[in-house]
Amino acid sequence: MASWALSRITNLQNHLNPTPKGENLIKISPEVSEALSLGKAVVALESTIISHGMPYPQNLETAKEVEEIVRQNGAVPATIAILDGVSCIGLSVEELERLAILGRKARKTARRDIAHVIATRGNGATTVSATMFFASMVGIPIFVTGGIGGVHRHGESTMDISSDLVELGRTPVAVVSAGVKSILDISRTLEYLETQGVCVTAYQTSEFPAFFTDKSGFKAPSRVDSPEECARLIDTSSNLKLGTGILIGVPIPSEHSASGKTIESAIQKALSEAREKNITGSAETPFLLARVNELTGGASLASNIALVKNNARVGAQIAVSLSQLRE
Ligand code: PSU
Ligand code: MN
Repeated sequence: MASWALSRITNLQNHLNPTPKGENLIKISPEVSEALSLGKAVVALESTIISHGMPYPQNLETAKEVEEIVRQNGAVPATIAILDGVSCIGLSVEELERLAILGRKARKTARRDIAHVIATRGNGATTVSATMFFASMVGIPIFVTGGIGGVHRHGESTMDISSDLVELGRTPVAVVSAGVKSILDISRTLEYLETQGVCVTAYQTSEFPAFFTDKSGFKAPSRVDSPEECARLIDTSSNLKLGTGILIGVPIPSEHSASGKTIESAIQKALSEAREKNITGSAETPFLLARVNELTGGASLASNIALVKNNARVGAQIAVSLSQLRE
């Protein structure tokens, strides 16, 4: 058996062992568990996008559709969340529904929050950083989301830099996203990722994408043009034991990037409102997303849904390529 497969299974068993008191900290769904043990393609999915990123019921519909797209493209979806203090890798439809209805009542759980949510038997929706942590723990090499966190505007003085960026520097998981929103400082985000040693690459384009628009004005440090190329990149990074993550920026499909300009002016307005209302820290991103959606009459939500689905398709294709490469 290949060494990566062996270490994956050992990893899995170590973490599935209960604590000395017999408590289970982690639960892997039967579908995900079987796929992992057979070396089949699995795609991790985050849950903050469900609880804090979109309103009900669009959040539930999108979560289900994204899982379906992953399946249609030949991979097994593993949505990750903490429910009643248990980290769940792969959610049932009932669990997805529970999380979608909980919405903001679920705790937005970044790496720093994981232990507290579990210790208090809470419900946590995992951000990119926490989802990467769990994906890596159980041996899922690919994770799909909409957008990642970054260096916030004025981050050079507030030091509000998403833990997603630090996680990318310390956890070997490839994250497929539509890049970084212009609610953030894209230039400093790319600088910070460089400092963290993260391989940033753009998919079928030379420019790093900016979530609602396909262009950010910043060139991506590298480019990949097919799922096979992405799979080779991930496999090489893993064989080298670099230990760092990879950020794959997939541009929003062109039919949706047109509304980018309208959305950009809404972002400017939402940003100044956040400053007036003194909304900062982990509350800032959810506030801005909801406000931009109101200001654009739902156009930003439609774009958000379209890009997440597109990322799910690309991510699943990469996962399938990677599992074929490792056969
Ligand atoms: N960007 C989005 N939608 C989201 C998020 C980011 O377009 O839902 C979520 C992700 O879970 C991401 C988190 O990991 O926000 C980053 O939050 P913060 O900026 O507080 O680190
Ligand atoms: Mn922050």
